[in-house]
Amino acid sequence: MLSAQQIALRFLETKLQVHPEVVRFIQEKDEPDLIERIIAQVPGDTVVVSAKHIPGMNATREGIRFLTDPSVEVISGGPGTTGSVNGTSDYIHYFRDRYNRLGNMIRSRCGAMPVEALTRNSRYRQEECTIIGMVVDMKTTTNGHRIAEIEDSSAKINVLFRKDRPVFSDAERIIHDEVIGVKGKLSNDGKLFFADQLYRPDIRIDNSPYKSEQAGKAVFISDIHVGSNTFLEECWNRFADWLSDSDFSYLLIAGDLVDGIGIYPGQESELVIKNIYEQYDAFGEMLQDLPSRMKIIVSPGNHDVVRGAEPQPVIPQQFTQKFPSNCILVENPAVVSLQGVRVLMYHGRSIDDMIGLIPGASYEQSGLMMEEMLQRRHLAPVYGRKTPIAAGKTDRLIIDPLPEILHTGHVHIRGLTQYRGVLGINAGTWQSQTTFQKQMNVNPTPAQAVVVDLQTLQPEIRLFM
Ligand code: D5M
Ligand code: FE
Ligand code: ZN
Repeated sequence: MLSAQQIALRFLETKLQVHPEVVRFIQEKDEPDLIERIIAQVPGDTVVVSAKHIPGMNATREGIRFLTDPSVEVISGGPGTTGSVNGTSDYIHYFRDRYNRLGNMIRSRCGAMPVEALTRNSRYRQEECTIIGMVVDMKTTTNGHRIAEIEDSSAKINVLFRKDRPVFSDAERIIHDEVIGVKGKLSNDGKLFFADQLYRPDIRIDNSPYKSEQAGKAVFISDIHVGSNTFLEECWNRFADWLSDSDFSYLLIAGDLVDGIGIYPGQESELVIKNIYEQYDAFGEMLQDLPSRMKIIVSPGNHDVVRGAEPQPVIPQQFTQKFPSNCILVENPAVVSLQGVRVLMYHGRSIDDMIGLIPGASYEQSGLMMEEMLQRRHLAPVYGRKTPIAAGKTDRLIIDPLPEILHTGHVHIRGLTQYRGVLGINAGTWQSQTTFQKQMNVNPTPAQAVVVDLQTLQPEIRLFM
């Protein structure tokens, strides 16, 4: 395998700089003539070779194709699919499913061997090889190196990421329970694995998103918090008027529809509607006032009435009596297709966990948090912290199929990102700062909506303050 330096030098010889993402892609592919093929086809005025210069001829949309539907198709997360958790055996199935599916995504890009085979057989010592495991523990040594304990279905092993190696910056972002691949060498005593390269299930660099053939626009929002005295009714009415004058076909709402009851300490004094049924009735009436030609897709969040453990079921019927018939209820998370453009809706509670664990992460940059999810192909990698996960037989929080759009909420601060062909959207909230958020130092960006043209996948921000 060529080193990053060798790759950068070859590009420099032809007066080109190269993006680290492309360097990594070339290393992973390990095809002898790949650099020359890339160089041969970059346009003459290129300064930095980036993902968009990678040969597009094999560009594919990851995952299964499906028939383009003129309107909405719920691909996963339709009513009644969350299932219940029956016992501890489901946790074993859950983690096995997570390891197998994410491990297979990594394995499709690099050959790997079981940890047990590696440590048992002394002929592998000092020979370069790759292993894939789930992160059990993560430590920093007294010298500042990082050690990840990883486990596959055969055994556990400690993996050392030296702070003076290029792989270290990737390793700093390793978090519990994610599935990673590492290429490197086993120590002479067979007890420690020295890592040179880290693989995540990540999106293929040449992923090219599907775009709708017909015209159509979708509007993305979340965190309405109806019932709270900080819900911005006037701004919402402006938004509703604007929608009435529009030709948009879809409105997607990613959770926290109402403020709920007893969600945070002292909430009662901040509620203008103190009855949960009345909160949903008020929300339903707001939806009735929107154009009936729009399809409105609604998923729950942690303030909603359903169980907090993810996947969260759809809002039950007794709360949705006032919802109009153009409303489609889905779970959290859910994948819906809008004219063939796949949207993964996820409220985003796991962002609370990731912010605490990933160096440099903050609520102001939810776009980066969505990238972290996509790189790990998982909506809530860390198990057992703030994000409750209902461990079913399969891991519904794995990002598969890969969507064109990842739609999150929860943080109440707008964030947008474009990562390897996937558009990440967090539209913020319709609630001004609560006393609790003030204590938590959360500074919301309320009353905004993100509009996406389904033919171009370009986002546009609208303000209603
Ligand atoms: O979350 C609204 C915002 O408040 C979001 O940015 C997360 C933050 N938040 C919510 N709960 C907590 C706790 N327990 N600690 C720190 N930050 C938190 P919402 O789900 O609308 O209440
Ligand atoms: Fe919220
Ligand atoms: Zn929330």
